[in-house]
Amino acid sequence: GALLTGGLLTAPVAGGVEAQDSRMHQVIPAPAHVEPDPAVEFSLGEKARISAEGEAKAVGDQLGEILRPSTGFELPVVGADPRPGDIALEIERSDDLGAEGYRLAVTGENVRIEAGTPAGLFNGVQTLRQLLPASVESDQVQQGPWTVPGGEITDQPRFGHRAAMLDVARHFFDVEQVKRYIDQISMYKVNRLHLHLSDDQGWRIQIKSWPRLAEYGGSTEVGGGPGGYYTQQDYTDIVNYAAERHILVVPEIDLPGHTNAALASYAELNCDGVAPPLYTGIEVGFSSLCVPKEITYEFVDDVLRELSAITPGPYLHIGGDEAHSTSEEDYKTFMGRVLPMVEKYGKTAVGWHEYAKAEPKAGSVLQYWGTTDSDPLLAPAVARGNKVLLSPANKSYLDMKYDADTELGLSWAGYIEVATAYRWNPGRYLQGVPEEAVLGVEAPLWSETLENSDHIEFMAFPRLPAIAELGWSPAATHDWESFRKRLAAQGPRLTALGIDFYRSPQVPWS
Ligand code: TNX
Repeated sequence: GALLTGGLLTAPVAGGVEAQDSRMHQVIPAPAHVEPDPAVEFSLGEKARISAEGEAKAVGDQLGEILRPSTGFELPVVGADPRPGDIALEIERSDDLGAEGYRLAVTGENVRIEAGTPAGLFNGVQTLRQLLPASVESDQVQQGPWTVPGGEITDQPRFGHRAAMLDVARHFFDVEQVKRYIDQISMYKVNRLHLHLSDDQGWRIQIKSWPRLAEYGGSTEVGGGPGGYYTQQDYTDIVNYAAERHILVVPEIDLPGHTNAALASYAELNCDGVAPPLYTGIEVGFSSLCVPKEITYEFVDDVLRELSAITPGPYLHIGGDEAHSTSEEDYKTFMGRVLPMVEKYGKTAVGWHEYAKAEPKAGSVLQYWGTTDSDPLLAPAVARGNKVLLSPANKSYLDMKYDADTELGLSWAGYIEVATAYRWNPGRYLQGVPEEAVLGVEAPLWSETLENSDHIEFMAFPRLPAIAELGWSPAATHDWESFRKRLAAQGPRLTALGIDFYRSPQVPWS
């Protein structure tokens, strides 16, 4: 159709431009298959019920909590046997929708979501939210009608690992702030939350065998504010809250660099036995654990043991980035001793991609954070069986400024406008890394310049939905023109949720 004139482009063509623009297509991430039935529409009425039993019940309760404040309807969650007018959630084991897929069918009578797992139903519910009017996200009663476009969506993710990272070390974010971000990322089917729990400026997780790490090492942050830390109970609270939203927490303790907060807390961890002062600036690469000292490994073992015990997910992220104050030989010696500890505690290692130098075993995950499409460490690592998690800094770093006028954020990896965040294909981005070796994508949010939820949200929205779509949607659906329009439709939703997003000039916000 690109060769036709403008007037002809708007003509209705079966399966063409217009079909792709249907109301049922206004979803991020783009579903794998959408079959609109424009003749049909469902309308949620005040007598409606949510039918969900057994394993579907918890998702039904969550759907009710989303819909009740704005509709003002009672929406009781009842057992099976939906009546006309009801929303039905069903676990359907026989269907091949995978661990996270779902089918959503909308007729004039009912909305039905079926999936093989509660995670799949949860994903279907996120799609349903976006098919309802934006005002459904309000916490005050709104005027309907609460219509849902007719048709059928069958959907499952391209990649199993779709992550967001929050740096709680440079600035501390409390449990409520983390939960707020979890709610937001879960709307876009993100299923991993990577928490950057330690860095030069702060140690944010209680370690009972080394209490000064959190109590002293967590007592400040960039700029000299009061900092803070999570007790193990707080951390468990976050892990459980995330799990209810089908998000797995991936905790990171950054080693052997980025450790000033630990070195400041325990003098004996330093090669010279002298504790440095706490640090509140934003330089990187100046700290290192003492590789020749035995106590270093007792320390790391204790930390990884305690953290593993409170982490139900399979991953432990051990950092490994920017170890500019550790010699290459020491780095390999250090990782050579730490990697078996991760294994001993039953976890799969994740590290920033330069830890490939230490040749972690097959199945271990390299998180790529470079700014080009190649790195000589990658192909040999893939050949050894490592998996790659893509978070290229010049595409997916949510802490990079949008443009020269953005007040928050950094710019070392360049400016990242929405189109830049969206226009790349994780399955064929890195040289020497075929799609089979790609575990998924991540959008990291470093917090040197971010102090509160407003700051988080301004940087994450709308780029987080862009990265989420690259992780979920089939490559065949990638299309900037379609994405920017669908993103525009998210504007009123984000506003109804109290999210003060960046109004990119690239997006036709209404
Ligand atoms: C690089 S990316 C870092 C972080 C900084 C970030 C700021 C990476 C693995 N390390 O220490 O916070 O840049 O954008």
